[in-house]
Amino acid sequence: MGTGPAALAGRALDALSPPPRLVDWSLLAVVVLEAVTGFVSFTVGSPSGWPIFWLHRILGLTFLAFLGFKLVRVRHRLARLAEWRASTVVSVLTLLAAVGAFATGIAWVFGLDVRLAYWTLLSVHVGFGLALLPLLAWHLASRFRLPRRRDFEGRRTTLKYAALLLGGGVAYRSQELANRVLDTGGEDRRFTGSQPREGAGNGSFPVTSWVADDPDPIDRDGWTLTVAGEVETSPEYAYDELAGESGETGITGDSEEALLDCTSGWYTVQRWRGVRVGDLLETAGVRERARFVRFVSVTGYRWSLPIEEAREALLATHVGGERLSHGHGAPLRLVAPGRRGFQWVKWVHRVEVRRRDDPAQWVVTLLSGFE
Ligand SMILES: Nc1nc2c(c(=O)[nH]1)N[C@H]1C(S)=C(S)[C@@H](COP(=O)(O)O)O[C@H]1N2
Ligand SMILES: [Mo]
Repeated sequence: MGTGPAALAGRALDALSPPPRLVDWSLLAVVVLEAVTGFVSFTVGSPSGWPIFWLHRILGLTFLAFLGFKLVRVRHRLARLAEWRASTVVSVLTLLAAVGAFATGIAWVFGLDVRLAYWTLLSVHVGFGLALLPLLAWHLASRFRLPRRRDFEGRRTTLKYAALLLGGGVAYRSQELANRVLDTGGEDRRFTGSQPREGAGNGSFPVTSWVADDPDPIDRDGWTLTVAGEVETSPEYAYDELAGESGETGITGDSEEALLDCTSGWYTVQRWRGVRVGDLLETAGVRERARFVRFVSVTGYRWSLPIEEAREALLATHVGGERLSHGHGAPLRLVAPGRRGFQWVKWVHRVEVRRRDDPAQWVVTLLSGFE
């Protein structure tokens, strides 16, 4: 047995390590939980949802420990290049995706701000995570072993797991402290992890759309907004009637400062001007049974809000004192405070009052724009 630092670290890891099979199952459980918490976190826009982000970060840190245990165990197998098989290649690709997801996650919390076109490091993190899922499934297919009862027995194993979670929590807290002391910029992130984009108006924050959701610029004069569904009358508005430029519809303009937080990792606070959705609904006359309001883009992209929340939302024609640019959703885009950016539908042309929620919106927002 060696006595060098590497050998010592290896022995320390060995001593801490749960039984091998349990390590493997823990890795699987952590990856699945990270996928689930990562996905759910994207739907959270209000600060009361902070626990989901914490869970994601702390589990992510315990992942490193499990990966360490595993690598110590299989290092000899990986080192014998001549004996690599197809399944070894899958294992190594799985390892690379895992390390990629971990490294980009860590870099992100330290405030590193590398951008590839409009891709932030957070988007790259999501990319690694999405690649990891099928790779891990493939890796498992060749090495699947059911855990045995005795793998779970013993107080020591429970203690090891508790210590790992605690270690993850402490590591995450220390990172926050390090950010503050070293002034990395990482402490400017919101509870969602998003970094600030400063300034006012169209030019001060990125244009973010799904790959294929890219309509031609909309001619304001030909465009109308229709209010339809569970309403007494179905009014149609021209742009000037909403932008407060004719003033004959009973719809008065309104404005509000609201924070847009995109899941690709940035946020911006802007003053938005337009019309209050509640004013539109009142003018149309909402039927008793109405429960949701769906906002539909000319591209088919859409999102629904419960009717009480929808009344408070704004349909904006202007941002930071400027008319909305095409990229930011001209002539009209939804401003839904407390909701994540992907729910702020751009290029809105229909407001539909409905009795039901719209589960299909989850698929539609991913696919809209593809013919
Ligand atoms: N119709 C439509 N609306 C959309 C999108 C889209 O792809 N199509 N992208 C959403 C996403 S993911 C975000 S973060 C915001 C971004 O708004 P911005 O481009 O004005 O920054 O718009 C949302 N509204
Ligand atoms: Mo977004």
